[in-house]
Amino acid sequence: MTPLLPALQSPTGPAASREAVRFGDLSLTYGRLAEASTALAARIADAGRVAVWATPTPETVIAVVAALRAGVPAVPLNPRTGERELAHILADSEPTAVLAGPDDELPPALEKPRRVTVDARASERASEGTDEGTDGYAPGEGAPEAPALIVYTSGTTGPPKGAVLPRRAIAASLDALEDAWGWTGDDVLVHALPLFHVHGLILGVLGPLRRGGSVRHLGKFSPGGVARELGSGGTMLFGVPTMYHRLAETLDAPTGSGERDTLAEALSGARLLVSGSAALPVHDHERIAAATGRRVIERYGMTETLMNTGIRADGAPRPGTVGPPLAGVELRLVEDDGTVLEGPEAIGEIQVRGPNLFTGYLNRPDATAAAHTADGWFRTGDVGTVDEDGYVRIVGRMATDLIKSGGYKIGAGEIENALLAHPGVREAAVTGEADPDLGERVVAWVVTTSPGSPPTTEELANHVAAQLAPHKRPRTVHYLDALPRNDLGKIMKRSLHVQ
Ligand code: MCA
Ligand code: AMP
Repeated sequence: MTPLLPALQSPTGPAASREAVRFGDLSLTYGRLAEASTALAARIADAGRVAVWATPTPETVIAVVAALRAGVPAVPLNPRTGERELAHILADSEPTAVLAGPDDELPPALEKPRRVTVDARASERASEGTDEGTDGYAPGEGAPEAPALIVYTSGTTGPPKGAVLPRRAIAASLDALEDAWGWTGDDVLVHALPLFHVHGLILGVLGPLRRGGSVRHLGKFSPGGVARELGSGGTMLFGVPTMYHRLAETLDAPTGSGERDTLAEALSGARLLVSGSAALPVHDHERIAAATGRRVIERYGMTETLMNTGIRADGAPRPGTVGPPLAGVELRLVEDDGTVLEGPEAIGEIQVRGPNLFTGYLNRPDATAAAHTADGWFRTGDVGTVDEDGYVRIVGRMATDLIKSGGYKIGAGEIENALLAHPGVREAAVTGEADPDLGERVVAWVVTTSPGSPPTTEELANHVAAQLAPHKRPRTVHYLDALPRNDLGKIMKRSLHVQ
């Protein structure tokens, strides 16, 4: 198998001076990224597994690239992960080292693994001749099936599971996107996605690096930042629907207002605007098309499967659909009883098979087996249809206990457990409610232990943010005298709505 990141093997000449990544005023060329990642790979080559404190910085890129080049599996961590979730991820993945930037303050839970400091500015100095040297170390990537990344993802119940992604899946998925989008080394990708999930890290960083192209990360999403980078050389934009919704809101300002016009012009000039991680409402598609003359295209993926389908750059953009299966991906619709469905009228669970799939959940053979059929198809849990020309439309989700908020997948069960650990909460149920900005918003329904002075919404939100992660915090809390239950005592979530 060719290396995952061929452009970083030993870049020389013009290839070495081409920009690989840029975060604000700090940019790394292929030459510098190759050097810095080789030096770091030498330091971690004997680590069994490493955690990466995945801030949106060049340090994260160096760390992940070094781990990939050394053949050491990396676990990207959300730097905002709360205590309970972080403890679970560390106990489950057992990293021997944590790679972090020089100024990162790590929580006490990360005191045990060896800290390896990654300094992008030091690598700048290294390229000027002060490198400590790598003593002839030449990184050797692992085998195609060897774990490359372990990405934690939520399920309906219990704590997040680590999806083990082999090198083969990353290469296959990125190459299928190259085919669908004509993605080349000339492309300059712009995005502001977090670097601890598949979208931002694999598509948004490893995608450009595999092609020998470049990525400019905004650090934090803003319509102004998107306009600036697309207006000065960016060719592609990746984002979640919440980001495109915020762009559409900016574009709704009257023509002639500076920010609106600059953004409209920048978006019009881009080669490709891509949305994923959740459904982009047709209303937002239309607002962007009306203001820019450009169609956003959607692709459909999952942490476990990487990318499954996508509208092709040379295909018909069709709002509300996620395009046909990508090269190498088999996709079918299946009835509850396992019957495979055919034809444009069929609605069923989307199941996929192909080289893009993960190898399983870390330490969870039970969950891995449950997620697959006997003949190796992965059950996505998404419900869809397939048009006559092969375009897939996602119409829903089998589990009501999975919430997609801002493009993040959140399990109702993990939030309920965190809420129940609060002394003011006797019973809790969590649901997702439609939200124009976030797609869905987390809503908690609580029976309190102290009706006279119940914990406030803010207190419960802070509690969940501190235990799990800020994006999992409930945005609304309803206080009830009792939760609606059926005869078996099971909470009837469908009865939970505001009177
Ligand atoms: C607010 N904040 C808090 C609290 N309240 N922090 C701690 N405790 C609290 N109680 C902070 C937040 O941390 C954040 O800080 C700020 O307040 C606002 O947070 P929030 O409202 O949650 O979010 P937002 O800033 O409005 O973010 C919207 C977003 C974000 C930028 C769209 O949701 C996002 O980045 N989504 C991307 C998700 C993603 O990449 N999913 C891919 C997985 P501060 O302002 O400092 O930041 S899916 C995937 O990978 C598959 C394969 C696929 O198909 O793509
Ligand atoms: P995650 O587990 O966070 O990787 O999220 C994967 C899920 O995101 C999928 O199972 C889908 O439900 C959803 N998803 C991803 N892309 C799209 C899309 N373009 N349209 C609708 N849903 C999507």
